[in-house]
Amino acid sequence: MVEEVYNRVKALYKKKKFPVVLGGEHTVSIGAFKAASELYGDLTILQFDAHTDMRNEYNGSKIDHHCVMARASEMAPVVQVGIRSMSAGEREDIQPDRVFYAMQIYDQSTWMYELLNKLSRNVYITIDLDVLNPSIMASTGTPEPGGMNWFDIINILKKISEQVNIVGFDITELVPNKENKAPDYLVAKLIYTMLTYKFITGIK
Ligand SMILES: [Mn+2]
Repeated sequence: MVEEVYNRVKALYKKKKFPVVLGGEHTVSIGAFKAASELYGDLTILQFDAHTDMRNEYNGSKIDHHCVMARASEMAPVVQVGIRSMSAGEREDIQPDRVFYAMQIYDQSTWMYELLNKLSRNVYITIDLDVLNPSIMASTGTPEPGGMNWFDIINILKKISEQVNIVGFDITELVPNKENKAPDYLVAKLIYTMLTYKFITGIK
């Protein structure tokens, strides 16, 4: 699956297209990281997620949603936003000055400028929907209390698009619920808002 995503994203880059990868499991991002990091030397992989996903392996596998950002960090520098849960072991693997905890970004905005200063010229964005507050995003496998609200994430994504070259993004971990359509619409709107920032209002 990782190879397949890698080949598809690479083919899109070859045609000068902009890749948007949708999950499903966060593991779908790994092939896209590989294609983006091969093409763009000066790349940062920017993660929005409740969890660090920094375990080197899980249940004997290195290809797992617990390990997504461990794989990313082998390919490019990583910045992590919205984190509010990790295993004790992962504390050793994170880079504290490149993690913006949910608690630290709650109800203030100065963190945004610190984040922008940590990004390189090219940025690939990976969004695990559990970065959002479960009050607006309940349709995900591992909801965590707290987290970003709609305008929190929209505001920072807009600022990023005005300062760096976004080279692709993915949105993962949607688990649709027939009884509550709002999260599905949120994701659709997040995708087209990000495309608007990329192609209409952001830097060219
Ligand atoms: Mn994740």
